[in-house]
Amino acid sequence: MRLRLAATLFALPLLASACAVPSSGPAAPAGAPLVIATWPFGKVGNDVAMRYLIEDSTALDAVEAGVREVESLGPDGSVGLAGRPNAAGYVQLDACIMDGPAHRAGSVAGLEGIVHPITAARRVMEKTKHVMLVGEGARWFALEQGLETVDVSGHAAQKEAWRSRDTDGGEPADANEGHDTIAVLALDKFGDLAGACSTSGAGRKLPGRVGDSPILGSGLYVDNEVGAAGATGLGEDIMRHCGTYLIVELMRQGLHPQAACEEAIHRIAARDPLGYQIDACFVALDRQGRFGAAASNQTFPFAVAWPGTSEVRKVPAVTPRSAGSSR
Ligand code: SD4
Repeated sequence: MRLRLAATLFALPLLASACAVPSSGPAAPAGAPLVIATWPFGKVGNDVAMRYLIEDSTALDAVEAGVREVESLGPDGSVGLAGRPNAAGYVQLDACIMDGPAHRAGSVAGLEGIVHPITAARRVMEKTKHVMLVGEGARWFALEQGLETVDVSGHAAQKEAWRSRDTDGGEPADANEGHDTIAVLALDKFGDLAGACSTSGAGRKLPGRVGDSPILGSGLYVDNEVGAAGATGLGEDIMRHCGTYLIVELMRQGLHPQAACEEAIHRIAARDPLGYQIDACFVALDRQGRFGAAASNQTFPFAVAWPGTSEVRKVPAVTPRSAGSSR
């Protein structure tokens, strides 16, 4: 009995450290500012965000700057105006930002022709009494705020062509033609957290469709006392489960961010008709500077950085728990 207890006690730290480093590579030094982002292109955003963090900027400024950088990139993913068009052929953008210290948030959805939707989301948070603006109203607000825009006069003809299309016997467009959202989470040297995400959403989505990314607790959630989580994947699979809120609550219960991300996938898969075929990927960070990532149906590359280190790592798809597993 004593031997078995001793073996268990020795195993615990091993389990903890296996959890502490998602995929291969070292953990961040304690107390360092840290930034984590979805997908390999998240590294570009992380590098900008880390420059801000090293210069004593807040996590909020860092995540906005990191996401703006990715919004400016070419058509690599589904971010910014170079992202994926909807079924009618024009781009509608969703973005969300959340600031840990005051538990503030702002978001925009279905935004057209604004170069940096993440800044529109931040302005909603800072300049209005609201949390979320959508569609035409979000665009008006962004323009009033003087945010950079492009000509969207061509959208009118695309909208009309879509409205008057022949739908006889036709299925609505399949809102699943590729997607790669940026979500960036940061911990600054003051110990505060923030997160930001931005996307053009699922390629060929129906005009007006909103995904998880601008929905607090689905695409992004931050609790300054606990941690932050961000999502990418198919919004329809994530928003029915409030994925990022779930991860933050699991961290509040004491789970390491890696374990929390994996547990969220297991919980979602357990009750979703799609099981582990759901398309959900998560990154998470806690206020101790520990991080994690997990995905349901694919090897998931993500980017992580702290002073002196910036890399892309991968986690294998979470698979069903084996019988008898305790978690
Ligand atoms: C959406 N979740 O609109 C977004 C797309 C995405 O990786 O994350 N792509 O469904």
